Amino acid sequence: MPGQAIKSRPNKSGNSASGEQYLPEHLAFEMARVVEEAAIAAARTMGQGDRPGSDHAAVQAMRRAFEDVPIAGNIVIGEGERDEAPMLFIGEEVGRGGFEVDIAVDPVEGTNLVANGLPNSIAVMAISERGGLLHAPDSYMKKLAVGPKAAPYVHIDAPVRENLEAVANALEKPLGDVCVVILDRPRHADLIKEVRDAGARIKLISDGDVDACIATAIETTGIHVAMGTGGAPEGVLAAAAIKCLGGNFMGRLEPRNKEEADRAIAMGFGNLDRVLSIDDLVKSDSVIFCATGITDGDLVRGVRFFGNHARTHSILVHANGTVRFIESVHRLGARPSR
Ligand code: VTB
Repeated sequence: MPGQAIKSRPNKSGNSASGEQYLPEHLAFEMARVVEEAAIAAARTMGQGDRPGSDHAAVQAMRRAFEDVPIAGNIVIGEGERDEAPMLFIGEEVGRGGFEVDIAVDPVEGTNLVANGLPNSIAVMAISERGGLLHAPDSYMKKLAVGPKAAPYVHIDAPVRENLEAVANALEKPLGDVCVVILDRPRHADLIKEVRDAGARIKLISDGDVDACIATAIETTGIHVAMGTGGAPEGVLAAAAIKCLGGNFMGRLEPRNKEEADRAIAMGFGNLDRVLSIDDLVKSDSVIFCATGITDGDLVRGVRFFGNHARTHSILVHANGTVRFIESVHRLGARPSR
């Protein structure tokens, strides 16, 4: 029923799952440098219509930037399996040694967006203590994301109208003011109709649901709900940010074929129909999330080049509840990765 908590809030205890303190805050800045480098490299390829080229540029820049970072990082979500990705593959060790962390990366979330110069592409990464991030299979995931106020009142299995009414109540808005982001895909025809019938507003996006999901948890974006099916690994990235921001994210794997289903089962997903809560996706409370805009977006602005410099805009979210928006100016050529 709208207005009643049907899902408990994410665990907001001060310590990590293992009882350790949060990852130190300065690591957030180290991670920011890595996504900034990826964003600058990808932004240089904007509009070239070359998706692999944009991805490759960002991957190379990110891989090089990792070499200076004081972590012993293990990629758990990356560019693919070892035999299909030369860099940032799952299981790759990155960093120059130090804090033992698991890493989820997407050097370009929204390669189509960069290739076409469209909004909302980001270079993105989450880190946690070891074992803190779900090893999501490369499959689809049904997703539901909302910000902190609506967090306790929605459920992925509730009817669409009920969830939207609950969000409207929690935000003290008329339902007609609630804005839902949905990937513009034929598979979402029924969902789009249900949202329209409920009377909420819709923002259809061509790509980039990580940005959209996180935007639900940042009040100034004007985005209140993200719904629909996108990539499962990207679901973990979005969940990491939303957990730190106090919102809610729920998912359910939706394998596209038997091969994907078998692979998910082989990875230990016994019951594929299981609802994945934000704490299933991000087990640890010791998480850092950061993203840099490649093209302008709802969360952050894209890279701007001027003279011999690039200006980047990033969001850094630390599990201790600090959110930073950082604008940086980088002299091009000052680092080997540029
Ligand atoms: C894309 C992309 C999303 O999921 O839509 C992809 O834009 C999967 O959907 O940001 P399609 O196969 O229909 O393109 C994401 O990568 C992430 O969830």
